[in-house]
Order: sequence, then C-alpha cells, then structure tokens
Amino acid sequence: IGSFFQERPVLKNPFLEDALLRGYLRRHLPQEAAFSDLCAFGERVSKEVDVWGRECEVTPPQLVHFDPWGRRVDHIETSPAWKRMKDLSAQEGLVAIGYERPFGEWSRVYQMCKLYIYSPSSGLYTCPLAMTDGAAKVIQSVGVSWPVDEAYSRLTTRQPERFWTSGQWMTERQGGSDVARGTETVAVPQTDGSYKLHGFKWFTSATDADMTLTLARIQDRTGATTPGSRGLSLFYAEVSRDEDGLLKGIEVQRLKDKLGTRQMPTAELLLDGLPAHRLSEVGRGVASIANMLTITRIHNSISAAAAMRRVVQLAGDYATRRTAFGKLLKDHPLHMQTLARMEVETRGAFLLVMDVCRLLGREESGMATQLDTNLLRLLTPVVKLYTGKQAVAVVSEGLESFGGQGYIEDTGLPGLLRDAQVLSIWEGTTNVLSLDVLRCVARSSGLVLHAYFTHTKSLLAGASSVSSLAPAVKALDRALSELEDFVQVAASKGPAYLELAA
Ligand code: MFK
Ligand code: FAD
Repeated sequence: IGSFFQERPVLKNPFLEDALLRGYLRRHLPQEAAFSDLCAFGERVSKEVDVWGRECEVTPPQLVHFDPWGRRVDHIETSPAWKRMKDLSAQEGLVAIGYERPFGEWSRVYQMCKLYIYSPSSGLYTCPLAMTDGAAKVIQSVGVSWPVDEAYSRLTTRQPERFWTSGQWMTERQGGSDVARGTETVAVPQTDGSYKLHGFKWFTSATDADMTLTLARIQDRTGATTPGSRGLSLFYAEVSRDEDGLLKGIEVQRLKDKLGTRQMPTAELLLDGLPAHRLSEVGRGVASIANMLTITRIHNSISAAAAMRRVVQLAGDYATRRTAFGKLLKDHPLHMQTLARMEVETRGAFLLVMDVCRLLGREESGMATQLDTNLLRLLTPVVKLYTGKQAVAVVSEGLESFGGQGYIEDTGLPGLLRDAQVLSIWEGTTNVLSLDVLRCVARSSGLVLHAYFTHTKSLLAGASSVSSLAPAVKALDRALSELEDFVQVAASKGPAYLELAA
C-alpha cells in the first residue's frame, strides 16, 4: 500500500507566526509586558489549548433531562476540555483585561489580540467570553451596585473558582432580528421589587452560564403589556438550582442540532417564573442591551479575522510540506497567488477590527473625541457584517488549499468552515446590520457618516504621497464623495430609501 505518508500542517505559536500582529503592536503598544504575555500565551495555545479545542468538538455537550430515578434535572453535560477553557479564560484574564485596563486606552487592543490568538483553538469558548464581556459592560453602564455588584466582580475576576460566564437571551420564536416585535416574554412584578419571567427563549448559547441578561415586557396589574420596543426592559437573572437540584424557573426544552458551533450548548429555554431583577429603566431594554451588542459584535469580528488567520497560517505551512507536479506547493506561483489573496483579506480584516478595538479603548478610558465616538458607533456593525462574510469566503478558499484533506473531518479543518458560517448570522445578520448603519446615519443627521468619510479621506491623503498610488487615490476619493452624497440623501428620506441604500 505504499510507504508515503503526507506530513500534517503544524500549528506554530500564533503570536510569533503573525508578523502583522507583532508589527501592529510594536507600533501602538510597544510594551515588553504585553509582548511576553502574548508570546507565552501563543505557546500555550499551540502546545496545549488547541488539543482541548479539538476535544470540545468531538465531545459535544449533552442534555440530560432526567436522573436515573425519573426526576427532572435538565443538566447540560459539557466536556472536561470545555471546563478547562473556563478556568484558562479566568487565569489569562480574557475578560478581566478589558476592565483592569493595564495599558490604558490600549487595553482593549491587548485583550482582543489575546482573544485573536486564542479564538480558533478555543472550542468556541470565545462565545461565552463575548457575552460575559458584554454583560460586564452593560452592568458597568447601569452602575455596579446591588443586585449586580457580585455578578460584575465574578464576570471580571481572574480567579477560576469565582469566575462566572453570562448568557444573552434575546431571540424568541417570532423574532431574532426584530426583537422589539418578537418578544413575548413577560415580567411579573413581585412585592419585593423583583420580577418573575415567563416566556420562551428560542436560542440561548453557552447555556451552562451562571447568569444572563434578557429582555421582557413588564405586566401591569391587569396583566397588560406595552407592545414594541418601548415595552421592553432589560433583566438580570441568575441560573441556579434549588435544594432538590432543579433549575429555578427554567426548563431546558432541548439542545439545538447545529451545522457548526457544536462544541457549545445552544438551548431552547422555557422560562417559568425565573427570578429576575430589572436593570434598565422601564421600556429602555433595547437601548440598554445595545452596549452588550457593541462588545459581542467586536468579539465576533475578532473571531472572524482569527479564523481567516488560522487557515492562512496552516495553508502556508502545508505549502512547505506538500509536493505536486514535482515541486512543493510553495513553488507553484498560482497556488501562492491564491494564498496571497487570502493573506490580503486577512490583513485587511485584522487592521479594520483593531481600529474598532482602538476606538473602544479610547472611549472607555475617556480619551475619545466626538469623531472617535461616532466612528465606533458606525464601524462596529460595518466591521461585524464585513468580516463575517469575509471569514466564510476565506476559510472556504483555505480548505481548498489542502485539496481533499481540507474536506476530511478529523484534520480539524472542516470545523473551521462550519464555525465561520455562524459569524454572519448571530449578533445581527448582514442586512439587519446594514440597516442599523443607515439608521445610525439618519439619526445623527449625517454627522456620523461625515466623520467616517473625513477619516477615510485623511487616510487616503497620506497614501497619495506615494506617486504610483496617486491616480488610484484620486479615483477612490471621487467615489467616496459620490457615495457620501448618495447615502446622505437616502438616509434623509426614510426607511424605504434606507433599504435601497443598504
Ligand atoms: C465568537 C463571538 C461570539 C459572539 C457571541 C455570540 C452568541 C450569540 C448571541 C446572539 O446572537 S444574541 C442575539 C443578537 N441579536 C441581535 O443582534 C439582534 C439583531 N437586531 C438588531 O440589532 C436590531 O437592529 C435591533 C433589535 C437593535 C432593533 O431594535 P428596535 O427596537 O427596532 O431598535 P431601534 O428603535 O432602532 O433602537 C432602540 C434604541 O436602541 C435606540 O435608542 P434611543 O431609544 O435612545 O433612540 C437606538 O439608538 C438604540 N440602538 C439600537 N441599536 C443600537 C443602538 N444603540 C447603539 N448601538 C446599536 N447597535
Ligand atoms: P430572522 O430575523 O427571521 O431573519 C431571517 C432573514 O431575514 C435574515 O436573512 C435577515 O437578514 C432577514 N431580515 C430580517 N429583517 C430584515 C429587514 N428588516 N430587512 C432585510 N432583511 C431582513 N440569540 C440569542 O438571543 N442568544 C443566543 O445566545 C443566540 N445564540 C445563537 C447561536 C446560534 C448557533 C445561532 C445560529 C443563533 C443564535 N442566536 C442567539 C439567534 C440569532 O441571534 C438570530 O438567529 C439572528 O439574530 C437572526 O434572527 P432570526 O433567526 O429570527 O432570523
């Protein structure tokens, strides 16, 4: 049967292998402490954590509805590797860094670089981390006081035994995009000022979380609720069990059978009197959870750029090991052109995402100008929607660069593509985010858009000093002006034009 066996692609330290990442940090965050931490973490990811990620994939979570004696338990069993990911996340400060702010305005960039290295090896643990970070951000924005002070300290701790993750339960059967019309869950006021939630949450990811943020409509004395966005308030609830081991106020109906993200439990939950506390003002649920959406959409973009980087790194390594037509793949110009195109997409995505992380860091450390704040609002959905789409295309191309092996399950490569496909769906689909961008433009009377075009044109002005680039820069500048006029007019004319512009 022959003696030839192909060498496998080898995952090397993703920090040391990524010249763009290191160059970006040298330019913006030239701190020895950051470099040595990222280098050590990169080593840990390639030598230790990547194997756990694979273990999460091959040992997906299981729902145990009943114990052997018929008692309902609704226990979601996760793999030992998934549990190790939780401890590691606390130890490495993967959420904490964003709140400790060790490097001032550059702390978010540092945190997101760590997540960028970790993401493709994390067995999707980046999903609960995104929601945990988003929940901490919401709590910070409403004020860290009772009843969420303890939760905040647990979400942002580095101590594994205290660390909590959070869920983000928004989507119901009738609406994931249109949360305002789709939410049927009601909040029944209790005499002590707390609430009990009754409803059905259709998608709840990383459902082994310790707490959640969720939306519901408060019932008045007659049982009536206010429809639409103005009827929604934001609630905090802990996921806990009573003395008999039963979940308090929650029934896990089933786990979703998904195309990808199989490492992580995504459940349908019946809320049947879930004890909760209102976090937002009455009727300000959507606006209050928007802080969470900003953070989770940035995490999503990091995961998208990281998936692209991972497949490009592995494909590059494979090209030095696989021979076809008498020479290594790396010596075939056409193959290298394909890899180069993937590399360009990956670099573009990385720089775009890092710029949004930079803006977030500036805003959180009180350094942001009005332009920065406008850009952060505008670019967060743009970057999320764009990188989500790019990730699917680049990872798919990446799989092809391994030939047939890219299609073989136990190489671990197909999982990258399956997991990329969700990035454009959850946290807002592409079209819904396009409309969000245009609504944001319309609401700011074009100020946000103007800020963006001014920023882009100033970047272009820098490039025009390179004479060979001047004609392209001029053409781009003209196109940008036309686009700005078009979007400006569309945004001023209402929803029908907004959709046309999107
Ligand atoms: C690896 C990374 C993993 C990441 C974690 C993945 C886990 C999976 C988690 C999920 O998928 S959770 C579910 C995510 N769901 C969505 O993203 C919903 C998508 N739909 C939208 O985003 C809609 O645009 C939205 C529900 C927000 C629209 O609702 P409305 O009620 O029609 O909102 P409206 O009237 O546009 O805005 C209401 C308020 O919110 C306004 O404030 P004001 O009342 O003060 O004017 C808006 O300005 C504000 N708002 C809306 N979107 C905002 C925002 N503010 C800031 N940023 C935004 N993006
Ligand atoms: P719909 O809103 O029905 O959208 C269907 C299609 O219509 C989409 O293509 C959309 O772009 C388009 N569309 C909708 N409105 C418009 C419009 N106005 N203009 C143009 N096009 C439009 N949700 C949570 O709350 N918590 C979770 O933890 C969670 N985890 C998830 C995990 C996975 C693996 C998946 C797949 C989803 C998860 N979701 C979660 C749900 C996810 O956020 C929603 O599926 C998503 O927001 C889309 O909502 P929907 O499914 O209701 O689709």
